[in-house]
Amino acid sequence: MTDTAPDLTDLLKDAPSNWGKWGPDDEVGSLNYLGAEQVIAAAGLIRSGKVFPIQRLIGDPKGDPVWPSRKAAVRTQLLDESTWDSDDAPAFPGGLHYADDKIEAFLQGSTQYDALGHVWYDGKLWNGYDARTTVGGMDKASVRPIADRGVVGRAVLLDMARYLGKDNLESAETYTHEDLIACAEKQGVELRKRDIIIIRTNYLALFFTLGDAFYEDFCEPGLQYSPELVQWFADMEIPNLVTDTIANEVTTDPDNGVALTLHNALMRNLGIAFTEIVDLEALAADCAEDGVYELFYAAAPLKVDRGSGSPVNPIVIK
Ligand code: UVW
Repeated sequence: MTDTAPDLTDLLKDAPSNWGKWGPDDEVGSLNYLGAEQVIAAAGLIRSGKVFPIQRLIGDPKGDPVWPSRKAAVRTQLLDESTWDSDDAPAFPGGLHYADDKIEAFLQGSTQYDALGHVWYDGKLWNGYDARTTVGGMDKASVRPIADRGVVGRAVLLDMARYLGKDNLESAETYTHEDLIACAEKQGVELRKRDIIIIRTNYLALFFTLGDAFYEDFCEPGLQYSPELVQWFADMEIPNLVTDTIANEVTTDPDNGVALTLHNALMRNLGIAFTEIVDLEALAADCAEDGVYELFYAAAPLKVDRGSGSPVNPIVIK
């Protein structure tokens, strides 16, 4: 953030808000737009039976891309066949041996849902909850209500990289809702109200080719804030924004220097769920081949009490 960056309170003072729309106790926001009607309609999109789990591998031998202040998950083997080389190994009637392991991981260190209360400004989270409710754990708008309800609906893949004729978008490259609409038109798919939007940039390919240089002047490509973009998301009643980048939007706005404006304008204010770090490569290749970009989408993050996010392996079916 630059010294001259405007305060989010000022920047978003006239921005649309869904606070109170689903009652004073709501913790899932725009996911309320996905009711039985949307689930049944989405199920009608399943035609070929092709299944795409879009989680990125945890513990990838080539590394796990994470937000700069986080670290990749560490998996530790606790029990394996070598355990029984020792005389004091656990003995089970019948001679059972087994493997056991654990991971130490940031809850937002892999493909994940952000809790709606994950970000805030001006002392207030989604739906107006006091930011002090985050102290020691999320008492309000944690990831758990999202996990308890699940997310199912019609999704549209917008392959921005292919649309722009690139292997991957570059650092700090931005695009707008008008670009999303143009991409959908080029792909021949209709964007409808209450669609889950999935955006492919293939930016994380650079994590695997650049090594440590990937984090120098870290600024991911992505959607850039404008009042018109936020209004479009509000009018379209978008429940969930899914991308293959670490944080779903351009990290720092190139015009005003504000960090993660859309986390606040879309998640905190409109209650739009954010799903980050998905792997869209197999899905996008298939869509490019068959021209089908409207998809059945189902996901539920892990149920973590008071969590500010949690891992997920969303399933897309054609
Ligand atoms: C931050 O908002 C800092 O991270 P995430 O990418 O998990 O949303």
